[in-house]
Amino acid sequence: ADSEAPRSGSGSGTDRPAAANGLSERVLKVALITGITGQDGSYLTEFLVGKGYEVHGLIRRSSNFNTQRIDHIYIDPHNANKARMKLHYADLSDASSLRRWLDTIQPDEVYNLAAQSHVAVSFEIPDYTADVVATGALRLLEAVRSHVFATGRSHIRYYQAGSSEMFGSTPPPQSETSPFHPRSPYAASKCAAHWYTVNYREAYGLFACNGILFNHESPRRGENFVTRKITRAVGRIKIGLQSKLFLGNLQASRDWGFAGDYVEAMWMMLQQEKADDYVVATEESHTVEEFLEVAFGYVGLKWQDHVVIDKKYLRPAEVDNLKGDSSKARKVLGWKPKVGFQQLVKMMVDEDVELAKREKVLVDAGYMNAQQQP
Ligand code: NDP
Ligand code: GDR
Repeated sequence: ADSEAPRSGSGSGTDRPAAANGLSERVLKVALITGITGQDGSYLTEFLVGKGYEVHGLIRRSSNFNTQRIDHIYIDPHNANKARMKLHYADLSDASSLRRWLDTIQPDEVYNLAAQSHVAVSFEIPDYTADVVATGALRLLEAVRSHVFATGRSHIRYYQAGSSEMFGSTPPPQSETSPFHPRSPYAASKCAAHWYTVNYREAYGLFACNGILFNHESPRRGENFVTRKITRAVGRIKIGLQSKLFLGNLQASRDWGFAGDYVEAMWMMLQQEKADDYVVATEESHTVEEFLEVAFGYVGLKWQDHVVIDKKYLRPAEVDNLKGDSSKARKVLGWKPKVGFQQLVKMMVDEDVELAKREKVLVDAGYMNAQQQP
């Protein structure tokens, strides 16, 4: 791959297909995704490409390649009529880049998934978190608004990745009518992004939706979120590469679903006649301890033999209990989750045991230190 351009070849925006809006004849719709390199971005891209969309993703500059989750979808852009995913450099902190790519790509749907998405880290870098999560969403909304104003492309639809963290200390079950009580800089920033989205809908008539998604996980989940941290450790302990797992609060309860199911709900929101906000959740909640029980138990281990509590993973303010009421999404969108809790945990453990086996080969061959995690 070209080492100087994002792995798309359309980074300059000069090689768009012949049709006026950058669409080749066969393509149904064009989507623009921020956060395409993240967990949800990768599943959403697969989903939209499967529906015949041309997908454009904005990626940020990194000193390492950050496209691992979408490399399997990548097709060399020199094979232009086969490439259905194109990547461009931009950043939610850079308003001009957002407007430029909107004007160039002329998308039908915009999915704002980019975020500094780690709750605990948001206490360490609150200013940056607010800039990307709150003001970043505002920059994108404003870019969409001014793009629509300049071009008359008023059919454009916008999705904002809202979070159950916005409910914070509001007791379950949480629905669209439950009050927000954020408990972290991340959650407060997501609340701001939520209200910016509502405001642009009301003020400018923009088709803008907030998805209020409860936790969703997968084998592609970032390794410092608790589910993946646990399943990575289970795999490595099972294969003999690690013995301890350091965690914080085991009593927090979360409504955990499968990311692949949740990206479908995002798309469904943008296919409705009217823009609205929806809670997306499994409606089942489990503690971190229950997750440990299922994950370790599945491979015949006892979590109590391996887990050590480290206070550094406790948060200054915690969200104790999240359990969604997604009846509106189920009724209006016709959405429901396909993967249940046990199946999700097993899917993640299975993949991470395989990953640990591959690591073991590298360790045994002297290519990797057992402490090292790629
Ligand atoms: P990830 O952390 O896996 O992905 C975040 C994405 O945002 C990555 O592509 C990251 O790029 C990108 N990003 C970060 N900062 C910037 C920036 N300044 N400019 C442009 N891009 C940036 O998150 P998920 O996929 O899990 O979540 C997607 C969205 O949904 C996020 O907004 C998250 O807050 C929200 N959400 C997630 C839930 C979940 O359970 N997963 C639940 C509810 C909401 P890079 O790869 O370079 O780091
Ligand atoms: P969360 O996910 O904060 O719900 O945000 P995370 O997996 O980080 O924490 C879930 C719960 O587990 C507890 N916990 C630990 N968490 C981490 N990360 N590491 C640990 O070692 C650990 N030990 C215990 C936490 O205290 C917490 O209670 C996720 C993110 O994807 C957000 O972007 C998204 O908005 C929400 O889900 C919905």
